[in-house]
Amino acid sequence: VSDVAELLDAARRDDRRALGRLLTIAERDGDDAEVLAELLLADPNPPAHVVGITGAPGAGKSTLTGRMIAAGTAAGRRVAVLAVDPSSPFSGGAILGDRIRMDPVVESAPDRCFIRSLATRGHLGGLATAVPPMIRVLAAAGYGLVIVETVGVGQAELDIASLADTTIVVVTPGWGDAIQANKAGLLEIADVFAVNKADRPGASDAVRDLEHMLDLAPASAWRPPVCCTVATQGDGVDELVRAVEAHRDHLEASDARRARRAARDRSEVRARVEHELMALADARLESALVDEAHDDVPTTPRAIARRVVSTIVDSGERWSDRQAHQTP
Ligand SMILES: Nc1nc2c(ncn2[C@@H]2O[C@H](COP(=O)(O)OP(=O)(O)O)[C@@H](O)[C@H]2O)c(=O)[nH]1
Ligand SMILES: [Mg+2]
Repeated sequence: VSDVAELLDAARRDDRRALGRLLTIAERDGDDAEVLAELLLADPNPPAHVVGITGAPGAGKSTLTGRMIAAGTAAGRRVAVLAVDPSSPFSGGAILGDRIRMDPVVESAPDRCFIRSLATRGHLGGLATAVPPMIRVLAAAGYGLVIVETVGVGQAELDIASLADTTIVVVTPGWGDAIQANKAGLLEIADVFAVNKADRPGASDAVRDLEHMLDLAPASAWRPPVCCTVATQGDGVDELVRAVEAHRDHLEASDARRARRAARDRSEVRARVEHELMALADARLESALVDEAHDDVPTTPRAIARRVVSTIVDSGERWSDRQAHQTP
């Protein structure tokens, strides 16, 4: 079964191998991915509730994710995880680590959860174009809750957080951790805070710091709740799950969900525009630089860049001329 439609039918019938292959197709973003995207346009399933979980390496995101899978599957839900890890999938270590911590959960509800790791690098159009189609595949396969785990250290990770309906920011007790989270821009993206490793000293200080920062933030319809958790023991996980569900209900009751999804669709298309334009630009960059080197008068970088863009526009090249895939 190499046919995309057959794979999709199989994934809908709960064939995990087929689902894995569809995720690979979506992630690679080749011609098959466009066939898949067209098929998914008619998918009858509602969009998945996407929960982003982010925070510094070692904060306990994977352990908390495992707990949330356990809570979700125990309540009869189907839960999928996309774990975005900055290390290469071939280095093994981090992914192995995630697998180890999640494995008991998978074994406890093997047919109701699905976990997939992906690298932050090596995607043609970046994560911003790779992750949303993967989420749609999971929704089509009946996973109504998709947790996206990212390391909150860079712009790529913040962008991924913007894909989520609900973003959990995980901080740990310790000097200035809440303040660091604030500096890293995590405060603005948080819908729910988890102060994890609350078995360690300083948890109540971290809660107080966060509440204080939230007091100073501009008032809005949703104030992010601050939950204390001990992921390794499962303490506070029920409260965290309730906070996430309360946020989902808040989004549904207000117009915020529609607005978020519109912003999300926009940034997905925008990332694709960027990718398509860069592919065209890269093809012309070398010759533009060679031309410049032959000029007697030196040219500024901006002038060269504009020359490259002009050649793209002037060439009148249409994407349909280049498109390998034609709709059947
Ligand atoms: N003491 C303590 N350790 C924890 C807690 N949660 C996670 N850990 C440990 O912290 C380490 C990193 O956890 P992990 O879930 O991989 O963090 P991630 O990098 O954010 O995904 C592991 O050794 C966990 O067992 C907690 O609540 N308390
Ligand atoms: Mg992790």
